[in-house]
Amino acid sequence: MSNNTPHNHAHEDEFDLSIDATIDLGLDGETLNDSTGSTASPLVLRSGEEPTRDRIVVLGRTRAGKTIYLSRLYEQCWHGNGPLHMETSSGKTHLALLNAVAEMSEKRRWPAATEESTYLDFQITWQGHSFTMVSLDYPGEVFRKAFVQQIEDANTAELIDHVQRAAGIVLLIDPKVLASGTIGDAADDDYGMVQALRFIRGLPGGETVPIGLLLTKIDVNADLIRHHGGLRGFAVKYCNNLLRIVPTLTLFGTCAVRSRRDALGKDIPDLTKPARGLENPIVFCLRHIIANKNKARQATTQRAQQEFIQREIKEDEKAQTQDTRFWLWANMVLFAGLAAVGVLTWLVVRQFL
Ligand SMILES: Nc1nc2c(ncn2[C@@H]2O[C@H](COP(=O)(O)OP(=O)(O)OP(=O)(O)O)[C@@H](O)[C@H]2O)c(=O)[nH]1
Ligand SMILES: [Mg+2]
Repeated sequence: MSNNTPHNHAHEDEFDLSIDATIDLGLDGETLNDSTGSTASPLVLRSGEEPTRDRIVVLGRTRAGKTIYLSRLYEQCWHGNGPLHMETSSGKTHLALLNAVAEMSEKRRWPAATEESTYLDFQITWQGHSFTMVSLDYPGEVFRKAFVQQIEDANTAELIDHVQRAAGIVLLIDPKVLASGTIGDAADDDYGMVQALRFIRGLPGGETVPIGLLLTKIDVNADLIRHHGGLRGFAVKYCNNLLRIVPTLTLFGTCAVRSRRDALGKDIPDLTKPARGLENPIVFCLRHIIANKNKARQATTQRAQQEFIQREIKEDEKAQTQDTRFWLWANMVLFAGLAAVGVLTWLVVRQFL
């Protein structure tokens, strides 16, 4: 994109950043353990057992774009005919999500900052698989409190509990905050996200949870990302600490709602143009969740088979021992019988001698 594009906005088809790119820095497991082991997560594990993983969790600091991403994703998947379909089980949630999009489209108003945490639960259908996705639209401040300041209160406990149950994670980051935000703002996406990832990876079974990094607002950040060589180049420069925790981090870019300047120079939502890259991170999580489930099922079947074989071997051994004992006793009885007959015969014969 040329540098003289007004207000740094990308033209509709100029950015092709929704393509995911897996990053592998070539760090082996040991290096990773070394780098993560020395600084144990201050977040306390709520239990030592593997948690029930039933949700995809969307994590992001304040103004990362969580509300807009979730509502536009839902609107597209509800109305669209694409491979991913979403339906909420609550009419109230359905209306809230569609109203948020309608307000942007009709009133050209961005949604207000989220004030309190709201659970959004969806039934997702994809390639014949059904999956329940529970997401939490929470005020970004709660993220900072939980993972940067590590304050324990009802809100942070709820967020941490939510994260513990994640079967897949989508981290939302506004690239501009990392590249040119204040130290405090960038700390949410850098230090805060590192703590969140370390916490997730440290949970029992947490090493297999798929984690996607979604760079948001690509319509206004396309130049910045291109300047650093695309999604991969940007992540290597600004997300190296996240990559240390998750060396194979899959990257995505999205533009949920484009913005444009109105006559007064104010940024307003523009829904006349299509969204980009909304579904990719969800499909990525679903693919891994299904693969993880299949692996777990295979492991269970294998374990059951091994247990069955072990049981059979034990029963065989038991039956063999019983057989051996029987023949031992039978032989002893036979010998005793023969001996008794011999003695009797000898006694009888001796009478006649
Ligand atoms: N250009 C552009 N701007 C966006 C996009 N998504 C979000 N924004 C801008 O980012 C702001 C914050 O988006 P939200 O979705 O409300 O962010 P949030 O993460 O829910 O923020 P909190 O509720 O405060 O935690 C919006 O008011 C928009 O100005 C996008 O796809 N493109
Ligand atoms: Mg919000």
